[in-house]
Amino acid sequence: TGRKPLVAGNWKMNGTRASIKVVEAIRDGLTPELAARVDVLICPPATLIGSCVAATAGSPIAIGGQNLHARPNGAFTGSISAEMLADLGAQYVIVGHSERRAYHHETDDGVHAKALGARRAGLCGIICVGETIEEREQGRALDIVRAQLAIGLPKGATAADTVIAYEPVWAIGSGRTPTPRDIAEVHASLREMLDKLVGDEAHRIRILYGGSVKPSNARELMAVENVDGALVGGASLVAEDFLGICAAY
Ligand code: G2H
Repeated sequence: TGRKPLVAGNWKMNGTRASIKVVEAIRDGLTPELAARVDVLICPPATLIGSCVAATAGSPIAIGGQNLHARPNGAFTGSISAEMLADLGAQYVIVGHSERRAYHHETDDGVHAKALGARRAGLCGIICVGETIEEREQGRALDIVRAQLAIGLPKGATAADTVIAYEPVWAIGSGRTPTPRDIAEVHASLREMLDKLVGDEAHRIRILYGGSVKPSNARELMAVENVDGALVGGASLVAEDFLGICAAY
């Protein structure tokens, strides 16, 4: 496909300074051969970005944020801008994760503004889309994720500034995963939508799968057509498991 896969760890609200040893173990376990086949990214809590960047300096591992404020600066107490993440050495930022949508009322328009903010600061935005179980049961999964993509994606998005992650809400942290056929259907549909939105660039933009990815299912999930890597939550907190998922490539 010409798309280098990306395995991204999302630590969510987990980790203290002691967790730097997890990043060090991933760094030490990532062989040059594996790093040549797959891009590796870890998104720790913002408090740890600086030390994770320091711990991975000179290694192929990239560090990213889990969220950002759309504006570059200002009176937004408690918020962090893309510029601030970039200043720490972050290269990516997750945008519109379903937990942000569910617990912080993020909308597709908000996701769009944040994705623009990421691009402004030179970060690659990982735009998350995904349907709830009710939406899937109603047969609306494709409509939902296509609309989330159409609204969220900035005009002129490129593979350098954008990654898409499909995360069915019902598969997140639940141990349940869609079948490879279901995933293939959604990813093909997202690719087709990308083609409508950005033309040829659609074939260079990576589409990750996320939701209960672990070493035991990574090979099967990553082999699905149009799946260009994984967004990994729980299993990214254990170096051995995260490396096991990278080794699916
Ligand atoms: C989905 C995923 C990572 P988990 O949220 O973003 O988490 O792998 O724990 O299901």
